[in-house]
Amino acid sequence: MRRLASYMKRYKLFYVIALLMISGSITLDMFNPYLIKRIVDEVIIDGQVHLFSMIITALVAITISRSIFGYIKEYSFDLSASRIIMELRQDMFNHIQKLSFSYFDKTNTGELMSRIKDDTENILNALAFGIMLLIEQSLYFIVASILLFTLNWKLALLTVLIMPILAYIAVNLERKVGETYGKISDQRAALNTTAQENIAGVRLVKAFGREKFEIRKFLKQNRYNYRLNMEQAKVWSKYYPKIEFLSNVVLVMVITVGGFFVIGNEMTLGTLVAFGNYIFMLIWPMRMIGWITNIIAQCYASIKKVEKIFEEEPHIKEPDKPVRPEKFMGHVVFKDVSFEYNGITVLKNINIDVRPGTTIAIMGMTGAGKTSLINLIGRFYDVSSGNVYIDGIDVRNMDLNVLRSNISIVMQDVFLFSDTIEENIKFGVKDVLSEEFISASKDSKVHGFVSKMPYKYKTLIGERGVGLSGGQKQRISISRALLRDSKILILDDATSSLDMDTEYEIQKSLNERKGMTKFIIAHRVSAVKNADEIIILEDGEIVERGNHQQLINLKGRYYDIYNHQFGSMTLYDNEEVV
Ligand code: DCP
Ligand code: MG
Repeated sequence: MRRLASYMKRYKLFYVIALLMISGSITLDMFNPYLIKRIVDEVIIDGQVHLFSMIITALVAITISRSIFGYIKEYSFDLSASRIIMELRQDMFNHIQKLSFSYFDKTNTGELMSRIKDDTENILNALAFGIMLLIEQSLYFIVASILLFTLNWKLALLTVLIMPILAYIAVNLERKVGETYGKISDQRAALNTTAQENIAGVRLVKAFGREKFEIRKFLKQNRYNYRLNMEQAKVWSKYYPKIEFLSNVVLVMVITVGGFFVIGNEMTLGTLVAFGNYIFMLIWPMRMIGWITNIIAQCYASIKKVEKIFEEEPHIKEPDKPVRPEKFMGHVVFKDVSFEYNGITVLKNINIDVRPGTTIAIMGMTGAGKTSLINLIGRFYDVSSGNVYIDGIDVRNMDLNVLRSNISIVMQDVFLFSDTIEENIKFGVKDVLSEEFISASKDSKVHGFVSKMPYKYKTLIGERGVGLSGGQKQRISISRALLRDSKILILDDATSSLDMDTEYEIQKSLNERKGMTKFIIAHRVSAVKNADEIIILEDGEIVERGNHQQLINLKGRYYDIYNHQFGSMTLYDNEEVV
């Protein structure tokens, strides 16, 4: 709540203007029934015809000024609300960008999307109309009640006593509608998810012949959605006529009782007419009270959810005194490193020393901890114990930006944006020279296939663009990493979809990039055999290490893998293996 208030404070001026406009409109509105009273009592009954044009002019002037006030009021509320939401949404997005990997491990994307989209929308509704109506309708109620009591206290008392009943029904209606609305919006999310997953996974569905099953699943949800909508319609049809009825009862009662007062000369006819007009200023706030409280309650719930995201602290923090090394060499050392995710140990006693410009290859079965190990270098996670040093500085003491900008990584799951190939490769690198760009593309074997495309590097990929093969996507992401030309290059299973020849070509150009310290995670012997050191991970521990020849001589796990992959060709003559 305090956060929202601080945003609102910036737009104080708009709120002051809006409040003035509301007060102005209400004051003018209060004149209307009074002027009508004078028309009835003075012009019609007393026959003072000369007053007529004056009163009509006043009525017209009031109507015009009122619409101007109304316009300025709406504009101030809408403008300030839209700006506040824009700022809030941006701040939320910026904050989410700062959060660490571990936060995204436990939060699903759909949930974050709905925070950014739906919850901010709820807050917007409250800021744009909820609060405005609350202030406006409360003022109408108070001022109109006072006027009614001054006109005729007995009649006013009678009217005011019925109001709580009206409010009660309206609040009940809104509560019931709110309940079904909650169900409908959950159900709508489920319907969306089903449709979206089905469409995203349409190939899988077709391949497994699951179309009928999916259609039935969707039909079931669609029917449920229909039933909920009907439920809501029933709530309306049950409560709404009651509200209408009661509103009319108030009016009829006032006219009946008031009629007797007029006949008994206790009040003038004009006063009764004015009374009838003021009553609407009481009825409307009552009818709207449920709606307004609902909007404000929804806003409150959304603020709490949004607040939770803001309270989320990034686990990986910039050090208090960040060290910025003069020259980044890329000497990576792991000293007694252990690492756990939520209490489960994934890496144990890892000791490695990767000198600048050398290559270390990491092999191991799926789930052995390979990705976890390389994630510690750029501090996507922090070690549980031990240290990771780069050029002798613990990474936790290094300026985070310096650290990460000196690491190029090709992640295991390739992600390309719906943009051109060029933008996907340049990602985050400014002022690229065309030679650098072409050399990165050539080294990653992107240049060849892109040159054959009609729009070359300007070809759009993703939803609105061309489709790419798994290997092409991998090559683009390698190109992206090479273009950054960092001191440390990490390839996490980056060549798994490539044929041996292409993989070999890429390996060869990587070997020529001498200044880089390279981490290569791979499953194929051909991808690791030239590394200066190969480590084999098993359940988070290094179980074998050495260069290709040493490991072959060891006749351990590496030797088994080697035999497994090349057994049918040759056993020892590794020169033939590419
Ligand atoms: N793990 C986890 N939470 C994560 C990532 C992984 O609990 N966010 C667990 C799953 C595995 C272990 O950590 O049991 C090691 O996971 P890695 O991703 O490090 O495993 P690999 O990279 O070696 O496996 P793969 O070859 O499948 O990529
Ligand atoms: Mg992995």
